Amino acid sequence: MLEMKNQKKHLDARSITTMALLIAMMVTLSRLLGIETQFLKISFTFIPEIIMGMLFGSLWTGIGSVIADFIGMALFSKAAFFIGFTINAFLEGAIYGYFFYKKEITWKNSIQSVLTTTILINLILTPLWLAMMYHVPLNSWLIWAPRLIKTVIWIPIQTIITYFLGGVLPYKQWIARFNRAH
Ligand code: FOL
Repeated sequence: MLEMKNQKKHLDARSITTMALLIAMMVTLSRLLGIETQFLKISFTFIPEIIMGMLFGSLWTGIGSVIADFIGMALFSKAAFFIGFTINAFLEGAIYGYFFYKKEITWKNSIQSVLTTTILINLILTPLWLAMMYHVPLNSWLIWAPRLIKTVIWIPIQTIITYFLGGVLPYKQWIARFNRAH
């Protein structure tokens, strides 16, 4: 990831405060306002992840998402801890950082980010984790039936929300502020 080099090496007080608020939003959206069944999760956690990605880049957003996973599991766990979902959290954060760090949100990068997370996280890694966690075969309908239905419905919803997030966030100001500060 090329832009990794330009990321902040350390965080100042304002950055830490912003990260903490976004992590709290991730925990709330994923554990309190999300829908979780044994084999499927539906939530709007991608919204604070995109904001963190725009502001802090892929490494910090990966780390922030992992911290949110740890806090969420420590406070509100409904199941045993499984490291695969921590890996998901890191990659998801890193993907949003990769597509949105210091960038405008366009239809193109909205669609790219949704397709990348959907294919890598929801259709490749999560089925592997669920098969391992529940000792079911990888081709089980328990894994695939709800997942394929969700995917078809969720891709347009997530793409539209991502794009319109670009319309409400003052990211041009954020980019200008970056250019002044660094
Ligand atoms: N272990 C850890 N570390 N974090 C968790 O959130 C977690 N959650 C469970 C068990 N161990 C955990 C509870 N069970 C899905 C379904 C059930 C589930 C956890 C995850 C699931 O299908 N998740 C998403 C993708 C994962 C993501 O967005 O990170 C999905 O594709 O629906």
